[in-house]
Amino acid sequence: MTKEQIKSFFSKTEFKKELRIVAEKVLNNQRISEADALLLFEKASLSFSGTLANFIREQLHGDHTYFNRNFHIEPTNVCVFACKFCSYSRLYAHRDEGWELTMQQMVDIVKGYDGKPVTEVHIVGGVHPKMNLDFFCDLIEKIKDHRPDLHIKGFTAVELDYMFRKANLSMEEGLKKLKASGLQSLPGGGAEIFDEGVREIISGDKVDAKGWLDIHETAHKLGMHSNATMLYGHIENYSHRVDHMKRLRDLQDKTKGFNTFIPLKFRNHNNDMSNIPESSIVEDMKMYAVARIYLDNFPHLKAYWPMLGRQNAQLALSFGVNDIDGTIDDSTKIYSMAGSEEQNPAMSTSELVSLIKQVKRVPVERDTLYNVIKDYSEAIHKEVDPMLN
Ligand code: V47
Ligand code: SF4
Repeated sequence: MTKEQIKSFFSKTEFKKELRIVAEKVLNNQRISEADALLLFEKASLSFSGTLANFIREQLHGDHTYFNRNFHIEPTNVCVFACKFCSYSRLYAHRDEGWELTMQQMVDIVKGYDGKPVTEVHIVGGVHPKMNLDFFCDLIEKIKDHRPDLHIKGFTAVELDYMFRKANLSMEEGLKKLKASGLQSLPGGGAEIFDEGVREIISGDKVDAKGWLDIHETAHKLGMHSNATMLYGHIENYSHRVDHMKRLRDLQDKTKGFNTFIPLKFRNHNNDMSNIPESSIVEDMKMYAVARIYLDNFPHLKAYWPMLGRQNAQLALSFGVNDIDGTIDDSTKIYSMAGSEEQNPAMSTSELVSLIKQVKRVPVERDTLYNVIKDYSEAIHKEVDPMLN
């Protein structure tokens, strides 16, 4: 649809006037307010928000849809914290039921990718009291010694906060140390929901919202990029979601250091919140759409396919999403243990490419910082559409 066609769609009088005003702001590239975002959550149909989100997505990226070739290292699932939504961790007292990889086992995982064109390792896990800052600096150095070209994205603000406090270092000192060892960017985990009341109930004992935001701000000041997540679809309400995104948008205005926002759908298998039903797919698509519209200063919006499932990730590409993470190579257990239909998350590059092509978008392989490694648009244009024969 052209901008004019979209404008005339939104001027239909059957839409409430207050919604038409929000649409007009978006179409004129103006920022929407928190009240507008709430209105979209509460009053707009999925097609209304979806059309606006897709308009923004196509303005920013056209049909380009990014993925990367990555794998995870999950050093341990032993954790000193007890988040109620977590299906993955084992308390230190029950550590015999969990796993703890040795330094050598982790280096061997990296060596297992020798000769394979992966570009990123994502390191994330539980907060183990014995795996400290020096241990992880050592790990990063060993990975870099073996494979200097591999981008290391590692450690949620939760893991970092614990590491730095134990080492008696400020956030800046700790991050500088990790950066000097070879850490290049931070993943977005641990953000959950910033609202103090909700956070207290679902994950009261770990770093608070201010701590999470301060760590990311410090990383950005040191020249490191990061991602941001939000765990939604549990006990929070729409205002909490908007408040969460507001705190992120404000920080992004200051630092411009976030690459991607990743809404994470709460999965209810085998955790202390299993009584809470999971959100519907309509609700998930609405979440992506409102995020794309509200977070105007975030360049990318990611649907994490191991959590959402492949088909829903495809669908999300029409609701503002322009990134579906990477090949993963069956190297993460967080979501399979929480009940995702992706019990062995791994996709080859050609599977990812065809997943994106099936919904008529253009696959682009990227590195962690969204530099283009391979653009598949030419390959698509040369293809003959079988429907035309
Ligand atoms: O912080 C844990 C979430 C996060 C459940 O930055 C759950 O590229 C849903 O942040 N249901 C860790 N979510 C994973 C993460 C991540 C994943 C992929 C890419 C990136 C990135 C970051 O997983 C945790 C928590 O919010 N989580 N349990 C659950 N039951
Ligand atoms: Fe530990 Fe992270 Fe699970 Fe919370 S979500 S219990 S911090 S592993």
